[in-house]
Amino acid sequence: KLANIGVVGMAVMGKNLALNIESRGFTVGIYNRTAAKTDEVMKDHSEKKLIPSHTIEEFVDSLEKPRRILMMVKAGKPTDAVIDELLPLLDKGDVLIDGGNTNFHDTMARNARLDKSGINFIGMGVSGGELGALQGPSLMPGGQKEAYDLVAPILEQISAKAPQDGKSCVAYIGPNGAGHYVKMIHNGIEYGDEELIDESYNIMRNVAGFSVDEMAGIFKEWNKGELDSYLIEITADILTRKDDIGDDKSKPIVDMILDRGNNKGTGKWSSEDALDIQVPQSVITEAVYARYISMMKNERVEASKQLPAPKGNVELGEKKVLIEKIRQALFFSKLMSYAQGFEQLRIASDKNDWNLKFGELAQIWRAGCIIRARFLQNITDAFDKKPDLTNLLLDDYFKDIAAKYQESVRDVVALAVKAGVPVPGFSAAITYYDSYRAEVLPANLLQAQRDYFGAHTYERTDREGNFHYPWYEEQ
Ligand code: NBP
Repeated sequence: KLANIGVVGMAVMGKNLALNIESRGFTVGIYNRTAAKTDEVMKDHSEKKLIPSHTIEEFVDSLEKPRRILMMVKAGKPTDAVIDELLPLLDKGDVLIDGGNTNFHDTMARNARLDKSGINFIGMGVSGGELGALQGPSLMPGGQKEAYDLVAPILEQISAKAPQDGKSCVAYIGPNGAGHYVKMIHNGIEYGDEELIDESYNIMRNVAGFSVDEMAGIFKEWNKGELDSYLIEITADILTRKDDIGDDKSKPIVDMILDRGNNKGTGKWSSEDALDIQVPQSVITEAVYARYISMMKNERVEASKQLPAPKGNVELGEKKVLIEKIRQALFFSKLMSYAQGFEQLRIASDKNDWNLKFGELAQIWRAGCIIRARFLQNITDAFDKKPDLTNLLLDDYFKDIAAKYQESVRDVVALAVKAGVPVPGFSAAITYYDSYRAEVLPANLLQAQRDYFGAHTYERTDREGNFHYPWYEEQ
């Protein structure tokens, strides 16, 4: 019997996806460059419908036609190496899927390269980590629609199901690099969500002086309302956990973890692209910077001895009121981050002719992925009402929240700034709100400066055309 689909790469993601696919009744061919890994999978799962191969030729021969192959290898050169090995062995109409965390520029280049071969290529974002891969990830496949149709029956079965309506968290995203692009924005949004939660924690901890136990309770409570999401849920859980290996096992584990925030670069990619296509994406970008400055631990320790904190005390007010203000600031800032992320998706979609369905994207993020959250439904609803919505902030639900919560963000940002505790995400969010709703910005003066030193010309408020002012003539 031939396998229904093959998986290349038996590290944690490939192995778990292969097991997930097998558990839905499919036979799966498996292959890994280092054969020992394939053997190990077979040793642990000998009873499963897996067909192992030790050579790539054997692997290709083990698959039914048209062949469907999912690559789960390290992004970059390894992906090209696997494509190079597979290409001579594949036939027209076969479908090759790259499920790695690939930069969408690479996916577009591979699509162009494979275009003439007749082999279909799908760049697919996979979110949910190793557990998601095993139990149900959120999948973002982009490529030829006909190719998607060939793999859709499998992808629909292995993906997560939304708790609201049981719908599969997978959809055809669009042609070419659209799938990996959407995954990139998903990851950027994930950076933003994490940063905003971390800032809320920092204010509660280092401005208001709450205990870790108290904060665990607050996040747990928040998770029952509009902030209901995976990241709030795990934050509440993290704050209840005690040290497992240190000398004092009664200490919260967060207090033992070094404050150096690492990254694998996908947040940076979405910020880079925002700069490339000229979309303000300040909340996510501040989240990237926040990780970078956190990495400068030694410098910060030294600077903390030399640069003074603000003098004087801050007025915290009533505790219950403060907690609610921080909650509102967090939700408001999250909305700004998503408004920016979806604006970026819209502009990229227009630029590349991807025809992205924005409501559907929010829909497939409702389960399986790291940013899964109750409020994604509000995004879907907003685009259902108005598919050509330019910015989420102009939807009634978002407009209403922004109007109701803006004062809280201003209060919380002011409090943090006064106390000397950094809030780059919150500040970026309220600044974006104020810039976006500003009828007039000081770019008139900017244009005058540019015209003054570089004769770059300016436009006028009262007539059409480009003008240059005689700055160097006496008046
Ligand atoms: P890794 O990203 O650690 O990649 C290891 C796999 O790549 C192994 O199977 C390895 O084979 C193979 N490989 C390498 Br490295 N170079 C190769 C080459 N030149 N030719 C053939 N195979 C090569 O594995 P992972 O953490 O399972 O992730 C797989 C993909 O999924 C990555 O792109 C990752 O970014 C993405 N992803 C990961 C997560 C997550 O939560 N971890 C989530 C979503 C997506 P070997 O055994 O012979 O060295």
